[in-house]
Amino acid sequence: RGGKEDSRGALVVLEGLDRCGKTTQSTRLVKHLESLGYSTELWRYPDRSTSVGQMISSYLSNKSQLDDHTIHLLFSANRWEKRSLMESKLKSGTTLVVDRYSYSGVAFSSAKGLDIEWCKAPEIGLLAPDVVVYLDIPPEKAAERGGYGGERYEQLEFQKKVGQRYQDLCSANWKIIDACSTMEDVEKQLQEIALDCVKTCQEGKPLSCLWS
Ligand code: NYM
Repeated sequence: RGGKEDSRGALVVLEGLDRCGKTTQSTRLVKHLESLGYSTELWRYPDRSTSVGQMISSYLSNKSQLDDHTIHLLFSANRWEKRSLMESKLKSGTTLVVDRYSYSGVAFSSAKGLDIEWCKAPEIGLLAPDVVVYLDIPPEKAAERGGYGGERYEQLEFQKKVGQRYQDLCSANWKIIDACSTMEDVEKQLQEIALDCVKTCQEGKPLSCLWS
């Protein structure tokens, strides 16, 4: 689908607690946008395929221990190593649906007690999402959903803190969906939000950087 000269793809980010349904919903959203003829890719962070991503993966599965600041910076580096590719994809007209982004980075690390401004700093200059969709679920409900997979952070008390940090980060370009609705309901709401955003970007909305 062509558009104006400065037409581009949209950067759509999904955020939420562990087990809120992000992965299922982002996969479905990509299929939907593709079916409408929009070039779309599903991205996720951490991207475990890179060497930085493998260090993160090993940390998350408790196979290695890292200082809280160190792992925070690795998560950020994992976004930086994909930044230029992200920009070129968007400029070439591909929409990116991204399962977790800088907000996960800040929410999870600051929930451990790290200073929130310190956590935000390494994210400055990454591309700002056009919309952040927050799949809102009470931590207790998320914990009930087939249980946690046993990775680091997948504990009720910690997830409660993460939820509070997400609330502090929530700003004007966030859309909140009740993740306790049916899967179809969430899917529909997400489609509407994303489609609206894709159209705005097609019309030439300029790209901007965090934290805007
Ligand atoms: N996580 C994810 C962070 O702590 N910082 C980050 O920057 C990102 C992107 O990694 N519990 C945490 C959140 C999750 C975990 O994510 C792995 P997933 O979506 O389960 O692969």
